[in-house]
Amino acid sequence: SQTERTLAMIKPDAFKNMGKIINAISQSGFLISKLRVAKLSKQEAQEFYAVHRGKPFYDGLTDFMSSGRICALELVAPGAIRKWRELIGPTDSNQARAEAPGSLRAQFGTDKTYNACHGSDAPDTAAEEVAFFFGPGRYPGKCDLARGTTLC
Ligand code: YYY
Ligand code: MG
Repeated sequence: SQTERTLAMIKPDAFKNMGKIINAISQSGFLISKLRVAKLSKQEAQEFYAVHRGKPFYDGLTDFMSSGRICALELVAPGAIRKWRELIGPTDSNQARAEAPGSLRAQFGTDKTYNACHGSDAPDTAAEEVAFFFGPGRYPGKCDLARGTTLC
């Protein structure tokens, strides 16, 4: 398949396992082309997950996603979008433990909200989500505007 880029995120519940997750990413043959650590505001988490606005889990999800540091990565590989979603496993970490025990959500997540990792689901959302973190002038998180760096 074609060389592709996707947006991966290590969520707040798995930030403490960032080293192990980055090791798994590297060992699976992805190139990590961009990486940044940030702490999303509630508003930024709402923007990132805007497609889920109105769903019953939206408020809890965006509370969780703004509760601590995250790591955003742009991953490059042949078929990167699908390949990364396969590595993270099903949305619900309990289902992941039953169906994909080696997956990152099985290893590092708890349930269907606290599920360790995010992955883009299609080329258009991958492009949008990469731009959310790495697009020109985009510095989500607590940003030191004078220096253009994120304080974490
Ligand atoms: O793409 P993916 O993250 O696997 O699942 P989505 O259905 O897009 O949901 C996004 C995000 O929302 C999920 O990672 C956790 C949260 N969520 C939830 O808290 N409760 C649900 N019933 C479904 C999803
Ligand atoms: Mg999704």
